[in-house]
Amino acid sequence: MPPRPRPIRLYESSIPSGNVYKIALLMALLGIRCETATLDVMATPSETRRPAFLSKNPNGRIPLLELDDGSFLAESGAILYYLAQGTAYLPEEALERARVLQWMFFEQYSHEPYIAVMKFWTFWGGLHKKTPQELATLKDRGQSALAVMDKHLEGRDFFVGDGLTIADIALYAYTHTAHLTGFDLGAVPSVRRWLERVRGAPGHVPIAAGPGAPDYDATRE
Ligand SMILES: N[C@@H](CCC(=O)N[C@@H](CS)C(=O)NCC(=O)O)C(=O)O
Repeated sequence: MPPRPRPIRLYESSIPSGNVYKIALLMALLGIRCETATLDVMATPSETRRPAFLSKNPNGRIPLLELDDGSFLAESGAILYYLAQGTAYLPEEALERARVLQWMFFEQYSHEPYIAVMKFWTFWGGLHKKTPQELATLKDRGQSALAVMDKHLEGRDFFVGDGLTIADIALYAYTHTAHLTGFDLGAVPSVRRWLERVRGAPGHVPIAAGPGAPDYDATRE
């Protein structure tokens, strides 16, 4: 009998991570099941920075996908791209596909470093060590990213084309909780309408609650 392929495994964290949530949301929408391995990122040192995990991802970060052939794929955007191929969440047409990547690169360079980092500092420590100037810079740059998204979404339902793609999933992950850490979603009405659209997608799942997690449901923007 041929060996059964191993199920794919998602390495995730002990506190709810927006970067992991991107993958969990796409998997839920696609009906993909996987094993999970949870790493304690609040331990000292974080389990992501110990040799056992560094041998799987030398960059020491989750999410990490272990494929059925035993190889590993890191970076939330690359994992989304891999899983979405051949599905409605990644357009076939070359320019549309590139536009999906455009917004995913925007998320990684102009959005996540501010909005996700502010979330981590606020809920899981470090905020008190930051200077007012550092906090103001994060706020300004994160709010600017939201403004760029808002402008693009004026008169559009989704970031690319007519339907939900992995660009929307990548940007939704940290945008939908941005108001919890002082970003003003009231100033970006098109973003708010888009958040409702993504939230209403059939198969949508909320970000997982976890130890010490804020009550996301009670604090809708
Ligand atoms: N660019 C990476 C960022 C991944 C990332 O920052 N992961 C955080 C959790 S959200 C992490 O692994 N933190 C633990 C550590 O840095 O040791 C991605 O999009 O996957």
